Amino acid sequence: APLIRREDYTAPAYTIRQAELTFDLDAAKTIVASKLSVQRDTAQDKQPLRLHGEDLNLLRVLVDGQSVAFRHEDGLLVLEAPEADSFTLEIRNTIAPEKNTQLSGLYASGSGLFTQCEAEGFRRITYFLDRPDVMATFTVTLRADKAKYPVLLSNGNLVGQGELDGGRHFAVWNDPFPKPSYLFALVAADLVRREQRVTSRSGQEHLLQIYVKRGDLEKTEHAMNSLIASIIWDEHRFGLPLDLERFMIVAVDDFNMGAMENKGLNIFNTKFVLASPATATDDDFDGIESVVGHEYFHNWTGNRITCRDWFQLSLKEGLTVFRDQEFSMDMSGSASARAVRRIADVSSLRERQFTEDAGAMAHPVRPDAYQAIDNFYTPTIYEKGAEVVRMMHTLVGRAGFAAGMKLYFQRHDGQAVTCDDFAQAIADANPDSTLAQQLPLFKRWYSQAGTPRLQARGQWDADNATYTLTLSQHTPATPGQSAKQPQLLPVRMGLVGRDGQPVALQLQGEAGAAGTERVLVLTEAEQRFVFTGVTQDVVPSLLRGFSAPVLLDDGLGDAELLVLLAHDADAFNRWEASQRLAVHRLRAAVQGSGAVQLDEAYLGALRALLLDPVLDPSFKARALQLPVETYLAELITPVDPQRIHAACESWLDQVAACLQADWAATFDAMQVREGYRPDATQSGQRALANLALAMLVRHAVATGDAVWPGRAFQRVKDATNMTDRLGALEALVNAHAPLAQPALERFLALAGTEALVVDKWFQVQARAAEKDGRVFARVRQLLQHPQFTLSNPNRARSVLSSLVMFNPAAFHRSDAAGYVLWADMVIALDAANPQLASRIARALDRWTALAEPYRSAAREAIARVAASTRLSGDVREIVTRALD
Ligand code: B3K
Ligand code: ZN
Repeated sequence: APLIRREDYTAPAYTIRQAELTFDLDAAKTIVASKLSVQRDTAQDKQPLRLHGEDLNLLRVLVDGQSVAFRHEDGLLVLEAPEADSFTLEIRNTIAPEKNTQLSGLYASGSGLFTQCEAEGFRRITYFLDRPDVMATFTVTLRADKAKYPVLLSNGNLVGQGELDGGRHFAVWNDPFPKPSYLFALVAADLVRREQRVTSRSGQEHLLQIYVKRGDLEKTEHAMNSLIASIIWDEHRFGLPLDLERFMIVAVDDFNMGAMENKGLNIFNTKFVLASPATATDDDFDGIESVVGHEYFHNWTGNRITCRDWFQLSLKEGLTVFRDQEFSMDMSGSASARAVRRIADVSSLRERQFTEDAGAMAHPVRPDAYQAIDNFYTPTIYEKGAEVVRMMHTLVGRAGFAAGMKLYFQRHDGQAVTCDDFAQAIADANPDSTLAQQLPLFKRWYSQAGTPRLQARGQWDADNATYTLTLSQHTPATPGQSAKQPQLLPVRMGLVGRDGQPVALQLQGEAGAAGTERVLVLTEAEQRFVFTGVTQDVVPSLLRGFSAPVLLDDGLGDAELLVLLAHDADAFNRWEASQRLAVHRLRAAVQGSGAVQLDEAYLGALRALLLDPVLDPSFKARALQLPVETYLAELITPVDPQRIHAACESWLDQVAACLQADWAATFDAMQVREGYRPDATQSGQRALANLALAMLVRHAVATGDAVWPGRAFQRVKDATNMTDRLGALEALVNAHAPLAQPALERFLALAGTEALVVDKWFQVQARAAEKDGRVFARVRQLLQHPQFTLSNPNRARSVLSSLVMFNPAAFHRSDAAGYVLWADMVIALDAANPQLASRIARALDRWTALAEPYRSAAREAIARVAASTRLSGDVREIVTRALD
């Protein structure tokens, strides 16, 4: 596949103002008739009209009613430029949805038909100018067998419906908002719906609907509540109202990602719609709230203002992730619950984005080139992009950011724009801010890949009562970018006395009242900040709330981290101290004897944390957990996944043993007595109870005690909610308890035909803590299980992603069997579903950081995939980059 470059962007030579589409829907053969009002851009030289199309069977092409000559060239349909500057183009073609295993375009799932068009799926439906800067109004007529497809949906408003001969019926939908083709959607299926009417602040009425399969209706209440909360939040926080009469969500079993923000007709993976206490965990409930919010927020940030080209993807994705993170924080209530949200978001950023930024696929938030755009729906575009928006928010403040958003909509509503346009609007609304004054410097966040390293060293001068903080930065080279320039880093910080008290922050030469927290802005490679009136030695608490997406080296030792863990006013940095204390010990173990030696001071601090009467259980659960092994691999190089795993296991063994009585007391104290609510309070209690149970079962298995495994088994059988049931199952499976097998059998029996619960059953086993190769062996069996299939993305991921992305110790084996399996699976999946295959393929992005023998064996496996002759462009791009 050719490389597409950002610098080659040109405005479209033609645009489509209106599209009238008629579908005769049928799973085997769907006929698509399209009538397009096309306009030539007369400011450009006359060029042929080039339309995108893929896997289409073309029947005819008419221009203003006359048939015309056309040719196929590089996957494009090319027509010589018509005489007139505006004309009507009519195309008729057929497609075969049931053969569409890629799940891009129009495809069959179960007995229904669904679409996914972003990024380039519309061209798999009909010929079109399938690019986001061509925006048309759509009128869509759907015709289909009424018994098979009683529900016919598309974007916008229902303007007509009725019966046809032969048991068929039709529906006509009109979407008054001009939109790019990637936001088009249709659904034809046998579905039921939950609906609700709401009135917005302006008095306008809206109809909200959630469509699901028969039998799933009771599981849609949380999604509907989340949708209503999203509508209220966006109006309240950003003054952005719902602009549609009708807003629909449709759940589908087979879906390549989480959900899709098609205008007025969001299509969702069932995983992010369906929830009941019996089938979904607290995390699933949170995931639904956040994804429903995310897709809803796209209605303004993405749909009303869209991207000029796909290099600008983070314009909508980074901003919308920022918005959904803020929404989830605002929904979670207390300051402490907000901090726990932030901790979860940052953990995810580090686990997924930092690893990406260090590997073969490292790319800037605004990439310079791509082969397959679907490969660039990445943690960098989404999560690092959200951090870039968050830094702007930090630099201009909450009100300043709101003013910037307002200006952005004033300037660009209805347009397809760039990341530059967004940053400019935020800066222009805040002319006195550091952001406005340093905008070109700030925008390096869009152009430079790689995670900046921030080094901080402090020096207290007792005689002069000053504390000098020296901050310096550098960003390591990434593929294609060898030399990096300094970036603008906002460093939210405080100074903590050895007694734990916050210290007033007075910068030398600065007048005015001193607070105890401020934001330092680093703009150079190195800068010094001198604080005056510091009469005691202090511990710097830097990067509070993770104010910039960097790797911090502050040189703090255990004694100082213990001060922060116990006293930091910033909850995020208290958590961070807990993680750093653990990492110090794990690193020493990996580089030394292999097992950690936990000292009394450290264990005492963990105990104090666990028993603290004030701290939230959800915070404790986070602070008493280790960083995941994939993130540890970024901190302890060269990467030996087996040694990292062994060190983590020995940490767990000791913490389980030394705090046994405390875990037992905690487990009992954390039992929720009221009815199930997926709120921050209850879910925090359940999270800590599950952590305690895991520790207790682990220790019992090690000592041969049967009581706690027995209690866990009982809980698998009797739990009244999925969080408790799954937590107990995980405790048994991860400890390799003898009761794990009967518990798994019971769990599967209870799951019945609930696909999302069966996915969990597979996932628990594929993500289990590896021990003597048992987990890998089990994964092989799972691939042969009658309920396993590669054709459902959720099911495929529940085993394959779990192994290759989330279970390094089971995957990276010295006999290379994990890599052999990976290569086989990538090749097999690629033949049917390149997008899915390509995600799995990314598991070896970081192979160059591996220690031997893993490194050579991984390279060999990648080379084997690359040698396969029938690869998709998606997988080809991943393996080529990996080998470069
Ligand atoms: N915009 C979609 C993602 C489309 C992925 C295409 N491969 C979902 C989202 O970010 O909301
Ligand atoms: Zn999105």
